[in-house]
Order: sequence, then C-alpha cells, then structure tokens
Amino acid sequence: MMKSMTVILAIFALTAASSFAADKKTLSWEFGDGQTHGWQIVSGEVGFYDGGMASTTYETRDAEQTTFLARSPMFRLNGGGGLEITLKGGMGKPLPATAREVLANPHTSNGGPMGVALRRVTDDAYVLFFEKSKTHQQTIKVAKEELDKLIARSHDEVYTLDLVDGLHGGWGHLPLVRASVAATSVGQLLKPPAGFGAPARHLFLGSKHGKLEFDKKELWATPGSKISLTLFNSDEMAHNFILCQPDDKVANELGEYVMGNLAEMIKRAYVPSDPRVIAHTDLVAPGTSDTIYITVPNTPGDYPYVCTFPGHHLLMRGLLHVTAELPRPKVDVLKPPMPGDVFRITVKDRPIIVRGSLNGSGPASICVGTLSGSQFAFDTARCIVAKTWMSPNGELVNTKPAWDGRGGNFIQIMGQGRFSATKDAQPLDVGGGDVSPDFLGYEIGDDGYPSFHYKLGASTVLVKVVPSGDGLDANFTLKPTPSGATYTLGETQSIGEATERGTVVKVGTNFTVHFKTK
Ligand SMILES: [Cu+2]
Repeated sequence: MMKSMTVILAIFALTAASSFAADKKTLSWEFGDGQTHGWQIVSGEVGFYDGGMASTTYETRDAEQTTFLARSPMFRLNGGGGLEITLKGGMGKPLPATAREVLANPHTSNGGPMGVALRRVTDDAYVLFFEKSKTHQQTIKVAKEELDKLIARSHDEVYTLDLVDGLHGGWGHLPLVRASVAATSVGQLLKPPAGFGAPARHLFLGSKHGKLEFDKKELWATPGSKISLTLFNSDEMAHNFILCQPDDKVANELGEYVMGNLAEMIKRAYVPSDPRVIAHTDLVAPGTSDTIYITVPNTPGDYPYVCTFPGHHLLMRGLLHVTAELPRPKVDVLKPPMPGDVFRITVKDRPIIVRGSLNGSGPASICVGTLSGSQFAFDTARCIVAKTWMSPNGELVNTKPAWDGRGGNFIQIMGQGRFSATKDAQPLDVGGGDVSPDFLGYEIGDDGYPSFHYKLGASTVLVKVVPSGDGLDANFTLKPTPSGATYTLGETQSIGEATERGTVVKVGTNFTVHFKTK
C-alpha cells in the first residue's frame, strides 16, 4: 500500500513536462501561394514553380546542380488516416537510404535523386520514399493501413517529409504542390535553452507498451555534437532516461540504489547523485514527454542509458554509441507504397518514358514504350538508340531492381531484345572525326514521343524515334548539313536500300534509320 502511494505521489510531483496528447488531425501543406509553410530549406534555395515548392535554381541541363532538400516540420503519425503527396515535374534517380547521403552530395551532376521521403528523425533513415512514375502531375497515396504498420513498430517515432531534388536545372524541377499526413506536429515540444544553439540532431525515444522497454535499444551520436533527446511516454507507467558514463555495471547499480533508497529518491525523481550520470530527463508521466539538450562527450564509446523508475532498470536500458561515423540505419521498410505492379511499367494509351540506368545503354538512358510494342532505349550520352526490344503486351521495363538497389542496379527491359549497340558505338559521324555529341535536352511532342536535341560539331542534331511498319524509325535532322556526314549501320537497321551491318551510309540534312523489331 505504502509503495503504490509513493508512486502516485511521484507522478504528481513531476516538473513541467509537455503533454503530447495525440489528436487525429491531418497536417497539410499547400504551396501554391509561394510560401514555405514552415518547411525548412536544408540545402539549396527555394523557389516556386508550376504551383508548387521547388528549387529556385535553373542550372544548365546536365551540368552540376545544387542538391535541393526541403524538410517539413517534425510530426508523429497519429493513426487518423494516410498520407498524400502531389508532385509535378520530372523524374530522377531513386533516393538514397538517408538524408545525410543526400547532403553528402551538395552538388549532383548527370542526374541526381528526385522524390519525397518519409524520414525517421532519430536515425535519419528514409523509411518510405516516393518517386514519380510519370512525367506529369502525380498524386501518390499511402493508405492508413500502411502508416499503421509504422506506428505498430513504434508509437513514439518522429518523422519529417523531405523533398529532394538533385536533378533540377534544365531537366525540369520537382515542384511539391501539396502534402498531407495524418499526424500531430511535435516541433513545439522542442525549445533549446538559451546559449545551447540549434541541436545538430534530434533523438526520440519511447516505450514499448506493456513491455518495460525503450523502443530503441541503440542510439547514435557523434563525439562533441549537440543533440536533443526527447522521451515520449505513451505507456501507462512513468519512466525516465538517464545517460551514464561507459560502465557495464552502472545501470544495475543506479537501479539498485533507487530501490534501496526510495524515500530519498522520490524527492529526486529517481535520479541518484552519482558522478557517472551525464544527463537525465525528468520523470515523465504517461501522456507527456520531456526533452533534454546534451553536448555529447568527446570520447567515443558506448554510453548506457537506463530508466531508474523502481524496478525498470533491469529491462529498460540501451546504449548510446558515440562514434565519429554514424552507421547506415537498418531500414526495414523500403517498399514504395504503390500498387504491386508499379515496377512493371506498361504502355496504355500514350507512349511512356522511363529514365534510368540500363545495362548496355548507360546511366543516362531514356526508355520509351511506344503504342506498337516496339520499345527502345536512347542513350542520351552518346546520341544513339542503344537498345530495341519487342513487347507484344506493351510492357516497357521493370524498375524493381533499381528500387531495390536504391539506384545502384539497372532497370530491366521487358520483352524480347532485338538490337544492342556495341559499347563504343557512335554511328553518326558528322565528318569532324572524334567529335562528341553535346546533349541539349529532349522535348515531348503532342504525340507523346520525345525528340532529342544535340550539338554535334558545327551542326545541331534532332532525333525523333517513332513506331513505323515492322519496327521503329529514327528520324534525324542535321542543321546545317555537314558535308561528309555518315551513319554506320548496326544489326536490324536500314537506311534506304542499305541493310548490311557495318555499311557506312553518307547522309544529308534529313534521313531515317529504320530498326526492325518484329
Ligand atoms: Cu521506466
């Protein structure tokens, strides 16, 4: 009886902790008015474009770009619904696994990552990431059930939405038109004390309900850095967090001291006066949180943390790893929250364009799915049709390997291969010898097919590939007409009467190379 009385007293004796009572509201942001609405510009410069928030910079196409990263206010998912993002603009490479990998490349060239991620704040992991799968406005929805899986993993996780655009400039931007998520803002819980400055990182810790465990048994911080640590308590019992000097016995010894000196310890919110205590929260009552600000020790090591509420120290503990290099977090939720067939891109009533890295065609490939099933990949670096394939059911590519590899793997063609250019092939020669094509960009015509623009020597080159007869026609326009321009035929190709592989055909202003695919 006496014991339970003291526990209740202790709860009422708490100092001012912040209540974080979860509502079922939806946080939503609309950027059509040219305001950032509390989003922080972490990298690059913000601009507003096409009804959304985007990077302001307009660098030269394919030149080095400033990586743009805009970050929403921090929030906890509240289970009241799903998540919805509306994006315009282009498509880029998949996002890496963490925000710090994005920021490690403040400049990107030849195509950077593009998309929106749900970032777990404590370890910086992109637990869900959203990329556009088409080049027009697209709304990506995540159902409540998907977000509930994240909540089940930890009630006490805090997230941001990160808008990443490493591929703006001439390639087009990635304007974020609106975003909404069933979540509760938590930024107001964080108020660094005067003179502390802005914490380099925010760590969030919670409890596993009914288990007497912290939701994380490991945390990471770099030596000497300034961090905030918030203990959320959505459990029914009071908890605290005590960070200790590296010492295997300290958690047991502090816990036992509290148990043996309850009368004294109640007055001190169960924090023993011990030189091994580096930092601690208040005793945090159910439904509240407490945030502390810590200057991380300069000495690398494993610093134990423990809850010293009587009896909790045996189970409720973990280690803060102080290391110069933060590890890549284990991200167990990588699946983009879209229908299962999203990876296999199929042509319906309009040609489809998928950009990515394709084996044999290079990292700057543009795959085009035509309405006839004759598909091709254009290698923009070399100004060539690098591959053709035939897909009777209209499938174009499978992007799943690229998703799974976070951009490190190739996308796969779907269908039967017909033509593959050799590694160094550059069939169009304007007569200047070893002149490299300079890609100026592509535009999509009213018919949905792209035309590719180049400067090659003194000429501009325009290439448009469209389905024709038993395959594809690559229509070339050269201005001014270079004297002595030639085109060397590959397999299954023809120009006029010439069909033999390796034939060098002299070409003029307009000429067509036919690729047989059927
Ligand atoms: Cu506890």
